[in-house]
Amino acid sequence: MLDLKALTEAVGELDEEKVLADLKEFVASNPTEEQAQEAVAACQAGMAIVGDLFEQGEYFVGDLIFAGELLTNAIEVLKPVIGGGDSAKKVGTIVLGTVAGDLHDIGKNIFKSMAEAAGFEVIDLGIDQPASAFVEKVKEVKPDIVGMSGVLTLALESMKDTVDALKEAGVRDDVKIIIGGNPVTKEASDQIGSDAYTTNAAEGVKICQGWVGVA
Ligand code: B12
Repeated sequence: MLDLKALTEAVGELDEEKVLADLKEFVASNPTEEQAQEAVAACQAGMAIVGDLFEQGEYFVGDLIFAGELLTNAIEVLKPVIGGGDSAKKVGTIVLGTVAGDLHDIGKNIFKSMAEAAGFEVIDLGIDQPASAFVEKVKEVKPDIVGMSGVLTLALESMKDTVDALKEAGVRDDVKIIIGGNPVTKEASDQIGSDAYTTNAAEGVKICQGWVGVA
């Protein structure tokens, strides 16, 4: 049994050796998708501890970088078990990206892996993407869904700019828009003009499945 609390603490303490060893043992025990998603949530909670310690001046930018690498490696271990589904059958298309000014991509990548496992084709624009990049890709591929990720407070502004740009280009009503990342809230989502928001990738996938009628 994976000790979720100990996992959160180990991520917070940047104890990569313990995190990876525990997760490898966990994956070998043939966990359910739900258990794997709990492990992702525990890692996410550990990253919140890292963020708090950074804010308190106990961790520095180097620690944030290390934390980012640690979590990327952790998710790599979990990948085979985070999200089942029949990935051979395409259920819809998502244009996804981290919005302008924001370089954080771990949460975006987790959502991408889970959405792909659920059968979505995900076109990943990458990080620090201006509104124009979303608009161009939406015009080009006509996706069902646009997913925007961001963890900086300033990302909320960029998300709003992106929705406004989609409106100006006349394509806003052709897509559903979901936003994700630590600072998103219902209030922010209402202001931004998105259709849904979440701080949980698994929940995000469920919302998208509902939109394309496979939930
Ligand atoms: C790791 C990290 C970094 C790494 C990122 C590495 C990478 N490749 O992403 C690096 C070192 C690059 C970094 C840099 C900086 N960071 Co930083 N970072 C973090 C940290 C510790 C963890 C972020 C993370 O990966 N969380 C874990 C993931 C899994 O969570 P998540 O992103 O929320 O994603 C989940 C859901 O939200 C959802 N999701 C995410 N996106 C999407 C999208 C869709 C469509 C859907 C459906 C779902 C979804 O799915 C995920 C899984 O459930 C956070 C602390 C925190 N509390 O978040 C600070 C934090 C975000 N960083 C912060 C800061 C200040 C910085 C820097 C300015 C530091 C500096 N002085 O240089 C720079 C800014 C760079 C920039 N312009 O973006 C602040 C932001 C403050 C603010 N309010 O804006 C935070 C909050 C730390 C803090 N408490 O002070 N950082």
